[in-house]
Amino acid sequence: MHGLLSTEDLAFKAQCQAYAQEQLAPLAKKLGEINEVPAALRNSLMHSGLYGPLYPKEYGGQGLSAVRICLAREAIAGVFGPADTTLAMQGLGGYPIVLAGTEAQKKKYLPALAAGQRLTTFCLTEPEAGSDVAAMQTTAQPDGDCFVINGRKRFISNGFSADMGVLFARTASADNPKSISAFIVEKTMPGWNVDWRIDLMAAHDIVEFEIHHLRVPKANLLGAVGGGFKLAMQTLDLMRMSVGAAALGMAQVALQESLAYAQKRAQFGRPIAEFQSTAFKLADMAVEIEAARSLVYLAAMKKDQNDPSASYHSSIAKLFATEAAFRCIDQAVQIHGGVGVVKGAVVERLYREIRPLRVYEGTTEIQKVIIANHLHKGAKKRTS
Ligand code: COS
Repeated sequence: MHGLLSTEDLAFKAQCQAYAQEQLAPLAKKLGEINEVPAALRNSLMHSGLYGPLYPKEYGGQGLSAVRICLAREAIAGVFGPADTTLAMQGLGGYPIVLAGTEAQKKKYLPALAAGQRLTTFCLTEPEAGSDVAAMQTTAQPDGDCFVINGRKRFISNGFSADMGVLFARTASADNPKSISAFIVEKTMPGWNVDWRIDLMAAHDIVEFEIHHLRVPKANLLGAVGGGFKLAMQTLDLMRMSVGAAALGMAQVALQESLAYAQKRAQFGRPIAEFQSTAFKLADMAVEIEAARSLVYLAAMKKDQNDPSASYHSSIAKLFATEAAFRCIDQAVQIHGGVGVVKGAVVERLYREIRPLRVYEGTTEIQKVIIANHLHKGAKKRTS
């Protein structure tokens, strides 16, 4: 329980935790480590109601709420990583439409995404444009009633299973050479060829693909020409704090596993939990988790209140929670000793699953850039 949450949000959290334990845990056991979204997972998420907080009520959601997105990810990420990835991508690939879609685009796409009938993704990263989004080389050229897109996208999560996505491409013109625009693309459009599934250290639906003369109707331009960079940043502002929430959920599972193990595992004639070296590790994990939880919930509340510092708090939450969770899970493996490094142990899986969170949706170092820029701008304002 956490003093920052309302009674309704606490009830939602309990509902997510019950879903994770009762539905997702057995599904995770059955499906194992998977790098796609099989029908059983797709159907389970579809009926879970977890997509609801990603979308406004008028488009079939429960009302967009950063707090609830975080609570859902916190509850499920430690239990079944692929479920969390799918939920996160429904946010990354749906929120740009919420933010910048025309009424027709919202009506066409959002209800199906909110219901989980369609899965989406977020096509931003490229071989030469990871941290430096503005360096993207994929181009979109106007041609009659279409844009013709050519290029390559890399590290696209949910890219194998998604039916559609929001894709960012360069739309340079003489008056705006840096212009980047966003497009709603569908797998059925010829030219989107998923040709390479990337094998990560922890199983994940993630691909690289070539875009070859993909003709996207002008009606699928999302927002204004040249508005793509800011749209991508605003989307990441919302979703980064939820990466922190997912990390928090993983750390919480690592603590529970470690506590249970330390209480039953005896060495030198007593449970290892009674040794100060173990007890202090558990205490350190609890402190890191509570601090991460407070930062994640604070960032989400700032976002829901449209506070202008929400982006800053989102980066702080993502940075701290993912780094803290990594430290916690490392300690969890240490507490488990040999058992912790055996393939299939919960903490062994978490050790592999947590690592990418310090990288994706902006590395720890990129979060520091954003935090430092915010401080710098604030200082400039105070002195001007
Ligand atoms: N919201 C709205 N606008 C934003 C913004 C935000 N969060 N962040 C930046 N902008 C605007 C800036 O205000 C600026 O606008 P003007 O041109 O009107 O002044 C414009 O966008 C460019 O901003 P900036 O100069 O800061 O851009 P940079 O190219 O220096 O890049 C970083 C900024 C590094 C923060 C950005 O590229 C980034 O987030 N990189 C990490 C990408 C990432 O997370 N990749 C993972 C992909 S998903 S797995």
